[in-house]
Amino acid sequence: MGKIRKSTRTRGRLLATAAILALLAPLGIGTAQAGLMSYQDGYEFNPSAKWSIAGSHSSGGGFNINIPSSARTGNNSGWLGVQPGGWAYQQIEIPTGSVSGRPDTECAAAIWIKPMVIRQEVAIEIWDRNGNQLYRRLSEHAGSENYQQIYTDRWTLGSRTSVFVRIVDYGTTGQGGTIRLDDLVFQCYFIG
Ligand SMILES: [Ca+2]
Repeated sequence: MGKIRKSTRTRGRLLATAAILALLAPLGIGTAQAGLMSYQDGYEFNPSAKWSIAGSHSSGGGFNINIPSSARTGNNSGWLGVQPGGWAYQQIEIPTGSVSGRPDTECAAAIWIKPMVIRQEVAIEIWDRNGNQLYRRLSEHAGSENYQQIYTDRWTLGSRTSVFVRIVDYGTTGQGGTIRLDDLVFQCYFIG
């Protein structure tokens, strides 16, 4: 289930939450006072209403529901399957109105992926509602590996009241492939 938490706390309190730990380093939190908005989604509650899927060359994706062995945590996870020469993505829209409009608000996102069988090229991207790409990182991942986290550097939110986190699987050139997805974490941070 998507959850939004917004708070103003000391750094010590922030460190107490394991999910936040995942992004503290890229966010570079180092001040005594900070504001934080955190959103998480692990595909556990109605994922088809939150995640949209697209692809080319008959590529696409879906959800593994009530299959704990496929999930990183819980019972559910997502997946992307790419045909040779194609690509597929899942994306989710994150509401950011509670922290937008501040000049110093920066955000970062992370998700866990599991490449199946063969090497996969995977991108994590941030888009706004006007079709502007705010961030992109492309990385290669060996096949048949365990879940591993991919994440963005921090980027400036500006006045945007929502953004999209998009995970794109390109498969392996000429072969396609499949990844699983679970445990999105999204955070925005500002100096209080
Ligand atoms: Ca899950």
